[in-house]
Amino acid sequence: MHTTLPPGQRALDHFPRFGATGMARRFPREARRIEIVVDGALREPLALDDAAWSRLPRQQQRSDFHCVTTWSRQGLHWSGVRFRDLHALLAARGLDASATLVVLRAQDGYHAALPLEDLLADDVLLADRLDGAPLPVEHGAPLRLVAPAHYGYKSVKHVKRIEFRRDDGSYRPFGPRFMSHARARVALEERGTGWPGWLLRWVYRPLIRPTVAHFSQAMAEYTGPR
Ligand SMILES: Nc1nc2c(c(=O)[nH]1)N[C@H]1C(S)=C(S)[C@@H](COP(=O)(O)O)O[C@H]1N2
Ligand SMILES: [Mo]
Repeated sequence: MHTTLPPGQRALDHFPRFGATGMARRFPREARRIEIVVDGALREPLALDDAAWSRLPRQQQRSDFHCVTTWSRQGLHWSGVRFRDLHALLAARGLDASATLVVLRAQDGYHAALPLEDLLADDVLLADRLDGAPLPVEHGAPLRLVAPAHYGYKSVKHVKRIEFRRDDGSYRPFGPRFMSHARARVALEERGTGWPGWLLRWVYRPLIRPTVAHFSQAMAEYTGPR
């Protein structure tokens, strides 16, 4: 399958476990059961477990995954629930329309935010399956975001909490400021803040190999739940 890659990206022939600095040896406490809380601009928080999850409409898609460090993996087959379909359920439960920012928090302490509008796109999924099998720990079990139009750092793995909030400037992104962008659109090369995307390519590229090695070594030593 051939798809053209966005600016500055290069295809890998495998899908590595990857992540933010410091996350390699952090793993989800619960990798099998879905236990997420949706809160913020709701009359009351909504707890989603496996039973509630299984009642939501399912969707599958094939999409490419683009890490900000310039590696891409093409043609991944995901399945799960469209963020948009979860949102429809929340709207029916009185979600406040002033909450235009969504923060996704993970079991390993990682977090990322996107404007709600970006999450309502057709191809944004909360995925629980990858390439025909349950999502493995490597790639975000039990549930991860998949937002193909945005750099991988928005696609939070091991999601535990989805928080709807007003975009009032109080959210502090994970990690150094130059490394994050409010939208991080791949097509526009919004890799970070303050530096042009094409320049950050050269900063990031040398980090790919050692990071992949570090994350895969940590996974090889992992003995926890799968
Ligand atoms: N919970 C969590 N989610 C995360 C990260 C992380 O460190 N922890 N790293 C992000 C980054 S930078 C990338 S590129 C992708 C990597 O996903 P993969 O491990 O499935 O390749 O996960 C994203 N989501
Ligand atoms: Mo990334």
